[in-house]
Amino acid sequence: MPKSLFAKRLKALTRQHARLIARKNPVDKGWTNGVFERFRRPVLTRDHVPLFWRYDLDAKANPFLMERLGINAVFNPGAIELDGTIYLVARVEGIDRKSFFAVAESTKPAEGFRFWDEPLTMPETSDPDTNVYDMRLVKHEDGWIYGLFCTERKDPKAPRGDTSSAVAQCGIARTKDLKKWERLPDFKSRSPQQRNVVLHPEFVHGKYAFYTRPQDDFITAGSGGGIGWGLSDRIDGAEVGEEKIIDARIYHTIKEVKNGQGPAPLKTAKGWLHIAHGVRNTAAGLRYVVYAFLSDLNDPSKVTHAPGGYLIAPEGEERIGDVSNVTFCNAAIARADGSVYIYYASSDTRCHAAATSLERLLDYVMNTPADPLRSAACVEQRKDLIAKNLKLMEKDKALNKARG
Ligand code: M1P
Repeated sequence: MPKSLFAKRLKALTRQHARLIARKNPVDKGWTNGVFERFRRPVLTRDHVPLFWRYDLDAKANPFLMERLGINAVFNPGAIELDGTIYLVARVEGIDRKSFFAVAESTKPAEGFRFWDEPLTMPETSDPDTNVYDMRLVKHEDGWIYGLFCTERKDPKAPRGDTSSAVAQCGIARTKDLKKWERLPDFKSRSPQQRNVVLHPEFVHGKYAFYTRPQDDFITAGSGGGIGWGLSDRIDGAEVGEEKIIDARIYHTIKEVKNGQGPAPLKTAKGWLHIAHGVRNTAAGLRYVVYAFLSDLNDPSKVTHAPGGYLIAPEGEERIGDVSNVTFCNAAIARADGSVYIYYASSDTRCHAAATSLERLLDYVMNTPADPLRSAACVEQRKDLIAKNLKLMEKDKALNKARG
């Protein structure tokens, strides 16, 4: 390839990348349910990854300017706000299927995210991770920022020829600046596998408190009953005994097959606000949605309000990706002005933001009716709402127009 073509291609790629980072991301006016706003575009995608992570920019060594280390997807970010800047620690997946963590930052919650010059260097334990993903970032009252994530390794007990069986456990690392990380021993529990383990931001009875997700094997929760809860005396060698199930999986609901705590819960005057994901099975495969609930301020393991159904489900292009029909959330930021940004990923492919406020989320969790669990009871629930509204509409002509 002539040198001039290399230069031309590099210029075009650079311009395209710069345009992507600089593009605006207005609220999607076509979406309104009163609970949250969606944005027109994803906030972070594989195309946001710097060119110099993917291409060899040496014209002699790479005359066709080919991607040498392609990126497959950028999804399931953890998030934290430090001094007014929002940092997303994304799960970046190379085309070789290995995930790693990388920080992208912006001062605007839904646009302008730019990756740092290098991905994170996450130290390993004596048992190297094959794959790491889905970091939950939490500023703990002990003064550290913790990152809890899934560490996946080949199952050492897998029979010969079985190249798929894996063991998922929770890795723990801590940092003060998101740059230098100290890896601590992996989290221990009685469950053979763990995913979606999250550290509560405060001590509970003087101990570190964990949301867990006990599971029998790599994919299925099996006898693991839902989102669990356990306390540990220490974080450097964290270990919980019995895991109390605080948010159970339930037949014929959005969390029938699996569920898992999302980010660390947000502290509010009315209780701890939780965002989680629920999974059900369909003829087209698993469907992942995001839901919310509230737990007691003094006892975070006691759920006080659980609205029925989902908060966020895949819409439009969100439905399609490497693992379609998935919305997954492990990040939410409550800002000083009361606004809340929920970062979620769609179909294991790209990252989005949803905007709301603590006030709206509290109204949502406290006043949205619970799932009555049976069709007939759901009809009664809806008829109650209709009867109330018809009465109001009779009185108010303006409201009556809503009838269409
Ligand atoms: O593919 C959907 C999600 O599957 C897993 O979540 P869970 O453990 O609840 O099934 C994770 O691998 C997650 O990263 C992924 O988005």
